[in-house]
Amino acid sequence: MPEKVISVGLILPELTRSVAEEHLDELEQLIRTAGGDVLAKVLAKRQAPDPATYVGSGKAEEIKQLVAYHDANLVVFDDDLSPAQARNLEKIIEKAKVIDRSGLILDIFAGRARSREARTQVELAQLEYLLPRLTRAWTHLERQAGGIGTRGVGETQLELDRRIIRTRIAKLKEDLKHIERTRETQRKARSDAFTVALVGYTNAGKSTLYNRLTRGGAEAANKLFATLDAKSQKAAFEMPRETVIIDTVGFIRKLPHNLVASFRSTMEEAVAADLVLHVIDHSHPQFEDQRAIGDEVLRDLGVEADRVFEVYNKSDVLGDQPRLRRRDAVAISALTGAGVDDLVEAIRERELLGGEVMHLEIPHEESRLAARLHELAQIYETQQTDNGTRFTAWVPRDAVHLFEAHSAGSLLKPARVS
Ligand SMILES: Nc1nc2c(ncn2[C@@H]2O[C@H](COP(=O)(O)OP(=O)(O)O)[C@@H](O)[C@H]2O)c(=O)[nH]1
Ligand SMILES: [Mg+2]
Repeated sequence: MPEKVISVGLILPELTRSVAEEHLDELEQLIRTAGGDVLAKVLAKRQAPDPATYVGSGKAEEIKQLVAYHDANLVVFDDDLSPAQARNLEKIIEKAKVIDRSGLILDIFAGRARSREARTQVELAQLEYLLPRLTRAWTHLERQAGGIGTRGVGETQLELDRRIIRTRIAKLKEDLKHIERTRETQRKARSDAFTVALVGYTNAGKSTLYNRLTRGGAEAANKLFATLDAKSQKAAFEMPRETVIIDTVGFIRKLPHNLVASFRSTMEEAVAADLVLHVIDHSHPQFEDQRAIGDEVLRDLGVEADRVFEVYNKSDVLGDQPRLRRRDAVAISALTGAGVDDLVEAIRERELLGGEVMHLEIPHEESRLAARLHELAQIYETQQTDNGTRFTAWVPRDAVHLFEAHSAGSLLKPARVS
């Protein structure tokens, strides 16, 4: 049975009501993803969050009434609450649990983590989120229990818990390092492939596009964070070079920073890609905001703008094909496939950009050079001749000079004698 939830947000001076409402809609999607059912939404207009209760004590009383009316068991706040705010709100609201946005997102991640890496990353983020709150929560309990003697007991218990958590955090960090090393080795093993990473706001359509560009297998769903593991697979299209497509976990507004930190390694793999496709849900009323959040994350991760290509997805919803002003962008529908050919063409162009397609004839006695070619180039075709081997190959720009002497020009002409 889904939990019965009331969601709460603020309209601060810098937000219009409609934007605040869209933020609450997003929160509702997160709540649904976590298995909750939103029965009522509360928006409070304020100059600033109330330090004691976030919404103000009047609103908090109102929420209490709503909880009773709907028989709700959970109240979710769209911003992070300080441990004191959470505690005060719990006291006022009484009958329902109180959690904040970070707590909710961590909960979703915990429920969706599958691989060892994702589970390790999420547990690490959860413990780091818990640690500072643990302190205050205990202080709170101590005060409640009161009386002589409880303090010492509390302190001891608190120290013990903290120590256990810190030890666990250290262990998880160690595990992650190990997992990252393995990942690094795997990455090196396929380093001559051209890698294309799909990044973007959650629900933008990354996994749907991934399935279209590869043989599929990624879960695409109208849920936030359906994907937690960076999946990768060879492109199912004929490409100039061996091409690997990487699907990634999405971004979201106000992602808990512990989570960002622990998912950094997953993102870094994507960020090391030769080409980063920034997938944007063009049909979303807030797509510009979402794109800006994506840009910010990419900048933080150190991705240069010239490696990023914008993909405006869900063009089918928009009806008339929107005109894109940017040159380094395409409009597609990952759902219907419209525009995907243009995207593939754009990827092809990028792949070819860093080198040249060469026709070569390498004599038998130059077997070392032929071996170099196999190492450095992407070979499309080989053909044995009396003198040696003819190749059609894509050669990275900085290696072209090694083979130029053996350029066969047109395949019909004999190799140039140099
Ligand atoms: N109308 C429409 N829906 C799409 C398109 N691409 C993805 N979706 C839907 O958007 C939702 C999220 O897609 P998903 O690929 O899981 O997004 P991700 O979170 O970025 O991986 C799913 O319900 C998809 O069916 C598209 O081009 N048009
Ligand atoms: Mg996905």
